[in-house]
Amino acid sequence: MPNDHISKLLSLVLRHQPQQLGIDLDAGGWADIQQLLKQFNTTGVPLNHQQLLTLVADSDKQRFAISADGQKIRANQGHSFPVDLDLTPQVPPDVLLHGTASRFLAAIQTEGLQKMARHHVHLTEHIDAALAVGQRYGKPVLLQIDAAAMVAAGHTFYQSANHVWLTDNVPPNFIHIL
Ligand code: HQG
Repeated sequence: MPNDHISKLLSLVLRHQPQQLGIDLDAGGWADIQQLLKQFNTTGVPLNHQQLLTLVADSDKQRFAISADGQKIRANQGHSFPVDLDLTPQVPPDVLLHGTASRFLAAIQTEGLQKMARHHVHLTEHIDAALAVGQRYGKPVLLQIDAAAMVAAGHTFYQSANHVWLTDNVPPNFIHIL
């Protein structure tokens, strides 16, 4: 199976549906690597330890992390089930971006950015990344987020291990359509 398919499967089980592969995640979202490899191989997806480590190291967005003891793996962000990533609040850059699709604009202007099925609203400093994210859902639109004003208003920001900025919600008054 090509690496991007394995990466998608890993995202599916580590962020959304571990039961699809019959693996257990702990409260921090960590899966035991040996169990994960066993389940991949039993379900007909050949994957060995070295291939998994290479895939994690080469992941374009650094989607996955290996624990310090090398025994466990988890997704850095993007979960749709409750998970404790043990993130500490951080001061974001003054301005952040969010890429969305034009068809969501009306709702976003009314309700602000909501986390929808995920744990947080995802924001980035990079225009190309924001556009690529928006493109997944239709005609991409860039939103500029006044993060400095949000911090001043008491909103909390976190940064995932792979440098995605996360917050609970972005009210409409902090959003500027570019
Ligand atoms: C939109 C990828 C209507 C929101 C990326 C987005 C990211 C609303 C969609 C990560 C809304 C949710 C997350 C509202 C927000 N009304 N639509 N009030 N508020 N939306 O996939 O940010 O490649 O859950 O704009 O890099 O697109 O998977 O979030 O379009 O970091 O590693 O609802 O996924 O990472 O979509 O993407 P998502 P996202 P990976």
